[in-house]
Amino acid sequence: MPIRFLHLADSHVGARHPGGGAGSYLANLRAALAPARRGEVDLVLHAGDLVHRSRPLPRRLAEGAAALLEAAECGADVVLLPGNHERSLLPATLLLAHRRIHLLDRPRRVVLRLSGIDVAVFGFPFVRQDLRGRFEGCLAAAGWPRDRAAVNVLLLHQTLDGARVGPSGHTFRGGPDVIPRAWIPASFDYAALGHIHRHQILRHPEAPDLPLVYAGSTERTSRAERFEAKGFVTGTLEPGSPPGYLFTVLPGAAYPSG
Ligand SMILES: [Mn+2]
Repeated sequence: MPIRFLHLADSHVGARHPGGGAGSYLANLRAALAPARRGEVDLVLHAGDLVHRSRPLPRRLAEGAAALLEAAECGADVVLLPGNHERSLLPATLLLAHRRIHLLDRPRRVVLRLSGIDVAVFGFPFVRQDLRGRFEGCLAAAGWPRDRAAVNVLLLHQTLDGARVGPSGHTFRGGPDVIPRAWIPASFDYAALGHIHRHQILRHPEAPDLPLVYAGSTERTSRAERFEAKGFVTGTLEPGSPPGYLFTVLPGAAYPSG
């Protein structure tokens, strides 16, 4: 049996909807995690910006953490990392202290045995400055490539070149904070990405079977996202075959809301 994973990102619990009203940030986070609550998922990958503010209201942090805790209670291992909205560290909360919740609060990797397969999730918290200069060192500090497992996932909250945003499709190219796709080691099996709020799948120039996937935010956070479908990704991972993955659109994330 392959590993069944669920990849989501940028849930921004506690944000205000750009169209007015409270939006459905928590509702969509919970909707995205419904397959995990049903026991259909072995591994949840949250690619950053769980909550909107770096110092969230305790209630917002508790709501976001509780949604992940429920997934863990239902049997999924949950790996998450802090995004830029969390100033690269998530405030400590007891709700994240669960044996199946794993926070990449520094460059590290989490190794899990799921469905009889050893999987390693490598990642590091959002790097604000000079990502190009630090990328290789962060990967090495996380244990890459020494600590590879049978299946390897890269979890990041960063911008890759070729990523597109906004209604006009602005495309990121160069810049000190944009990683060239070719720099992602080709022997990863799946890159679970956050930070870019538009869902998209980028191709690796040398590794056609390595999808570089932005799950996209689970609710619109700015006017620039008003035409974008929001949702989450589910898929399968197993040694020796390319991952399967499917984007599911979440209902109830209309623009404007409220
Ligand atoms: Mn975000």
